[in-house]
Amino acid sequence: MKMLSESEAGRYRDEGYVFPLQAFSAETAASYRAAVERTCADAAPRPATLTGTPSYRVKPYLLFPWAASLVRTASILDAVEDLIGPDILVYHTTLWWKTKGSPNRVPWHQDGTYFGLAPHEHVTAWVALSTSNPRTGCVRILPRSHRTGQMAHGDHRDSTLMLSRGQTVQAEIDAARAVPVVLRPGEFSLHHTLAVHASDPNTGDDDRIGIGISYIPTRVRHVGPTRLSATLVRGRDGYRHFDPEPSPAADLDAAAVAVHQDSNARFWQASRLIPEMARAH
Ligand SMILES: O=C(O)CCC(=O)C(=O)O
Repeated sequence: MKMLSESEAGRYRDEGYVFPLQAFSAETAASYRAAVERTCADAAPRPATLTGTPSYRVKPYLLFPWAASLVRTASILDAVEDLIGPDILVYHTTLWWKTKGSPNRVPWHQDGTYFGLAPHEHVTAWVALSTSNPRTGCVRILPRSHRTGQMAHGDHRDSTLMLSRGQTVQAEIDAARAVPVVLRPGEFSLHHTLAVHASDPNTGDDDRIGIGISYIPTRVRHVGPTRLSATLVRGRDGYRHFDPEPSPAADLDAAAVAVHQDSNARFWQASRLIPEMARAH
């Protein structure tokens, strides 16, 4: 094991999540936060839309060198490697920026629902760049929910929902059982692609800023007909299930913007075919 203790890895396997883990120092978190505020303040507050308009807050590692570096943080990759092995791709990434006082929230969902990946080995690292606690609207996870398998979700239109289609688990959720994922700036959590989670509005006195990075082992494939792209961040890719993505040379340079546009367009195209993908599992 490179980063996780046996008991931390066991917690992930048994409960579907583990935290807190240290990604980098509070000072480094502050400099990433400054980069987020410099580059993403004007982006639409919702992560993306099915209209295909790419937001800087979705896959920012294709647009900004700071984000390309964040998704390659060695300590995060070490922990992910302990769970899924040494050959690691970034499949997706979302900047979750909840301004103080904002009513925005995330409904109960499983990340895997609209990703169309098989097998279900995708891990989300949620990296805190500011304080994340119940007041600021931290992520809340239902322990052991990853053992239930893929659950049915329905789409909901509500402008306060931060998911692109407001996808929500249809079954009744016992929210009292949920565990708040409390993180300090520079800490991160890992959760399983089938772990049911949500987050409430930010009633605190600071913005809550985190980055959710979706890592997969190179053996995982996308089950839909769309050829998708992903970024190899560790090891080698002997499977080539995804087209490789180049890293940005500078903030929003023309080549990077084109790569980002292309990657997002493919992702949203794939996401439209999700019901078929869900059946393919
Ligand atoms: O940041 C949030 O409030 C939600 C994050 C989330 O749903 C995720 O990282 O999968």
